[in-house]
Amino acid sequence: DTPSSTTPQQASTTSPTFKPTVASTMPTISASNEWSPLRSLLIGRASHSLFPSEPPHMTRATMPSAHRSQFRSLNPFPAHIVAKADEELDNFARVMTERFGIKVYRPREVDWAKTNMGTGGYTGAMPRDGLMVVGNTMVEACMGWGCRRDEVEDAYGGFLQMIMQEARERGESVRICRAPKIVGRDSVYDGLLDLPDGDPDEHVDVGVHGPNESSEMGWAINNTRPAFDCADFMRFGTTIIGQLSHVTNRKGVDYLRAVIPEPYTVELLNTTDDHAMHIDATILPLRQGTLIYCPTRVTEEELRRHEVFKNWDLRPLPWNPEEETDEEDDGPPRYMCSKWLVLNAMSVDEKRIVVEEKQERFARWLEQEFGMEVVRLPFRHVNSLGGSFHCATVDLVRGES
Ligand code: DAV
Repeated sequence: DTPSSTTPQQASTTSPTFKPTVASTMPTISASNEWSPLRSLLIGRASHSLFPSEPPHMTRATMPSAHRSQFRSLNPFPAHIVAKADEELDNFARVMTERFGIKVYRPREVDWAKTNMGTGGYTGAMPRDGLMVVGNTMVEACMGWGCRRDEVEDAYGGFLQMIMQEARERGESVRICRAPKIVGRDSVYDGLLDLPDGDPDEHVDVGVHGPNESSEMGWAINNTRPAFDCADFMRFGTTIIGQLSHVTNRKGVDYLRAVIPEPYTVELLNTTDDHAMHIDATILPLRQGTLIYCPTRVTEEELRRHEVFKNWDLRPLPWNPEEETDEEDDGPPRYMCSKWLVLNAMSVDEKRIVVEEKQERFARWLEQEFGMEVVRLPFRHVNSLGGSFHCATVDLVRGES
């Protein structure tokens, strides 16, 4: 439960009594975009991850058809995948700390089979879904999925107390906005549970939720209470760009709008992803003024509708990763994701970005087209559990020292 907060590079080049100044001058949490120099980071943990168990209509709406039968209560991911995922996460944490001097926190180990009153949880490997820093406020998601109801408390509760304590000791004004707790029956699937099975490969229009801004399709949750995953939102200065999805509803967006500090605002991007769940494989800002996007999920015109992207260089990925069959497919199954996960990279700063090491085509494109320095790290087993570098982290502090 303790942070691995040392900065060995600095410590080794100075006297033994030297205490890295980074810890004392750096705020506990402070971030208002996705690309300023990263200084403090939470990185998830894979141990004991289970396939998330949600009603069939949700699994159909959000998960690739090939693996849907795996999504059963208390069904663990294959042990060798989880073990390798933990090695990849540990290695990623080591590189962030040792090569980049970033302060890294890790969540505590949770036995997910024992959570949720014995019905099981999902994972501690995807903290991005549950937590988001907006300025000096940490917001906890009001998660839609029942199996994730206690995830933030179980995995990150101790971490949240610790950063609050750190902030208090330094006299910083920091806020942690915990999600309202539902005790008893959740209404978020009311009216949706009796949907017919349908063709597993076809998108199932599940919606009593009704047409959204982007399409006529319905969502796998209703709008009876706030629901959102933080991974449906990204910071672009004081404008937060988000989307409605199968886990984020309008009340969730309204809730987020209500709890973020001034002058932050939330704008919704009209994305056209039938399986929408999390925006971080749809858009990827590289730096102030440059954004890569998935052209089958969002248009340039729609992006330009948002003032914040007015003078930005907006670049569609010039190939469709779903149409590629390449050597990377030798890896473990992507049980929960599409191949657009290639965009789920994480910026160290405006020049450096962490990309999965098998994504060589993407890495070279970033180097050649944008002059990025690409840090290639293994993460395919984490990918197998449902996300990549962006999903597996929460950036706590970004900005110049
Ligand atoms: O495109 O399959 C990936 C993001 C998961 N957190 C996708 C969504």
